Amino acid sequence: MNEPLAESEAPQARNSALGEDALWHILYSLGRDNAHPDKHKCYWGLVLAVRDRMLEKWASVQRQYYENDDKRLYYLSLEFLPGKFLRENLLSLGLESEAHTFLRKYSFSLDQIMDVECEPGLGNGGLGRLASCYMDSMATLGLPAFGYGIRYSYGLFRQEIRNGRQVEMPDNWLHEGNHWLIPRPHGLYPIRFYGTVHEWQDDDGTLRHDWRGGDIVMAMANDMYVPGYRNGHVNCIRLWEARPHKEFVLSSFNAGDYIGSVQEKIKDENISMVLYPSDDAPEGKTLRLKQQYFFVAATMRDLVRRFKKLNKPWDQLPEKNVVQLNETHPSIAIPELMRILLDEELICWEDSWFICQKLFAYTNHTILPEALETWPVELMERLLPRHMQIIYEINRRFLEDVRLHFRDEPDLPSRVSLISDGPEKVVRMSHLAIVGSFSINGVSALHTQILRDRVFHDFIRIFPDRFNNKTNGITPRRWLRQCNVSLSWLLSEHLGCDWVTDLDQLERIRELADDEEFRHDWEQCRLTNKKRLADHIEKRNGITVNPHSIFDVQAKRFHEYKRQLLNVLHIISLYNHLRKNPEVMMQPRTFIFGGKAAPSYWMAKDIIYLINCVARRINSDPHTRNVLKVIFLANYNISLSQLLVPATDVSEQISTAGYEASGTGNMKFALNGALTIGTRDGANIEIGERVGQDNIYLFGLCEQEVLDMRNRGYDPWELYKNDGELREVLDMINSDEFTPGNPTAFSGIFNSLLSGGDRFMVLADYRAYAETHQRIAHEFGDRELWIRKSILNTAGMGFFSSDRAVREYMDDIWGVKPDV
Ligand code: Z15
Repeated sequence: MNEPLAESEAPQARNSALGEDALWHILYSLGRDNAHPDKHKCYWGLVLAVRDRMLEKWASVQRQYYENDDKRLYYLSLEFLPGKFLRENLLSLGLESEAHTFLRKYSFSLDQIMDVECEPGLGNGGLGRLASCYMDSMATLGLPAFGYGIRYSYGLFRQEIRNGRQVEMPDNWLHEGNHWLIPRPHGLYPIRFYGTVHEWQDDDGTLRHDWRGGDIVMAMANDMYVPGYRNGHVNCIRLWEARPHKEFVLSSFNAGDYIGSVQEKIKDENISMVLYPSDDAPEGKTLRLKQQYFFVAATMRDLVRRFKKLNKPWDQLPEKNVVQLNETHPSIAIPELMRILLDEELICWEDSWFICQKLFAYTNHTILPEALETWPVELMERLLPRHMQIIYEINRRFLEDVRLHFRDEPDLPSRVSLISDGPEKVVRMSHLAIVGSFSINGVSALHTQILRDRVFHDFIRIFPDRFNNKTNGITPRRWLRQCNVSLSWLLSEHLGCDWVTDLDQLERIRELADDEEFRHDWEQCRLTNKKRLADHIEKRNGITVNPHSIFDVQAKRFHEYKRQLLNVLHIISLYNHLRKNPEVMMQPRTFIFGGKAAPSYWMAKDIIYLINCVARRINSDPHTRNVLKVIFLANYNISLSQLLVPATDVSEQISTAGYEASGTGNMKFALNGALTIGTRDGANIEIGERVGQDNIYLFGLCEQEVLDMRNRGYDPWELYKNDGELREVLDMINSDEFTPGNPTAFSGIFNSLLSGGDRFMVLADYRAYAETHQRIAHEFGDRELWIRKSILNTAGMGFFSSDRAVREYMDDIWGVKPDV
């Protein structure tokens, strides 16, 4: 059903050659001379030619969904991080060689052409990238699935490093237009904010509600297409854009102020203007809640519109549809559907609620208390008055039930209430999502266990059957086949091409770990990738790195729980060791960092500054230069990740145990043959089980030990006193060692680790971390041993394919079937 086709057999939508179509488009769609197309023209011409082929398939697939009366999946996410499209789409559609033929005529390589493409940064990190991996797998499995999100005008900021500090620059990704995105200016939906709720009685005397007045903003669809891997299937991600209400009347009391009234309306476009740049810590701004409701309301309109075309009774809505909520961000969908059913379709409460609870499923991605989303009741009452009423009623009925079933636990209702009483009443969005969904899942075995034991412990007893685990996965198309061409060739040479859609096939290279020639080829592939990264570093940072050194990479958002600090502390101590023992032989190491900090997260930004100051100092020291380099790569994004991942020897996954829900970077590195140094956190544990404990470096406190230690009363000053090496490092940070003339530059960091109590147990794990690194350096020197371990990592990573993850969602939660 899903056999990958050889390129020549791949379904061809158009008869003419891709290159001819590209030339045609340069003239007739772009309106530019196509006689001697430059890089830009070739790129955009190709995009349009590829798009034609996708659109034909998409149209026939949509038709098929109707004809086969398929159950549809709606994947709602405030973030998507698809990465660059052209290479991926060529690969999926089997058009790579045709594209090469076209480009060769004009002496361009696909790499050069890809420089023209900008990357849509419509997400912050793991959560957004996961959504994109899942969209890829859904298309490849042939699922009737629809992605929904926002078409932000500005994606995540571009990061520049100036004088060692992060500077945020706007990401105006649409400034040249973007033909991967098709705007649909017809059939816009009106979305209401504010206003008032009116009561009326229907013919049976039932009390009804009607939300009126307020402001109307229009939602316009922009569609992005996702082709499956060589299966002729194409799905769509619909991104909503805010537009001013088209029939706005320049209000009479504003008469005379024409410009002022127009400006007032233009403000409505703010809603889809910019992505909120914090990962894992909501900002609680009105505009953010507006974004959430805006995209959810438009999406539910689409769902209801399509369902009505089927002419089926309402109780069949959940038989024909399922809505997956990516985090609580879209959970306002639950009261929105209630509002549509109650107020517009005039269905009774019981039936409406029954439908809702069978439609929605919720994925939780974090247990960080500060990341659990809440909204002030006062704000919600103003912005979405009808939804607030509905939430109160959901809560009233829910708590009544709880009181009935748990009579001897008088505290339980207030703990599980959707509304928390504090100094300020807030709606707990996770409680809303739990009560309104038939499935609640965590994203790794440990994370789901923590949800059960701690975070949602009360709810487990109330809804024991709703909770389940779906360990995250990544798409092997982008994260191996595309980003690691040399290794992909080697794999296909030995395994055939099926591994691209059947990643468990990688198991079959296990026996080749004993084959010396294979190990040699493996090492050559890795070296090619490392040299490519070394060239990039030379170009970007002006620093020469040794491709034979250990490439040790920590690339992810900056957050205290991810503990980039632990990594730097260790680097400084290595540096001290080298300076004190100039004659010592040390395995050359290159430490590479990448990642953005939320613009308002001062501690994270200080950590970036510290890394850059330490890098400047170490890289310019002639005594250590040949064995130790520290590189900070600016503006970490999907494209940069695709360069880093295949060139990494050691992958840093060192979050405080219990805090990283899953991690997905960990999977990308290990799939490409990196060895992981990591804590027993998130999916690291499962990676260890699959690749074998001998082939992963797990260290430090486990989740239970973190809890125990904290309960016993952990004192970081004790470690400071007792560990001389660590103390020296900390004292350096607390002096002007890395910032000459400014001894307090890092006192915030120093204090967070000591007087502040070291919330993330950095010092507690320091010794174990340093010792593990020592082992790694030693084992890296044994080339046979290391390459063997590298091969066994790739061999064991099949489980972490997003195809596996999506299949689990499909079977256990969604109940949708492939339609290919
Ligand atoms: C985000 O990127 C993640 C969780 C969140 O709650 C938010 Cl708001 C953003 C990440 C987790 O930190 C990471 O561990 C996980 O792998 C990823 O989501 C995908 O599940």
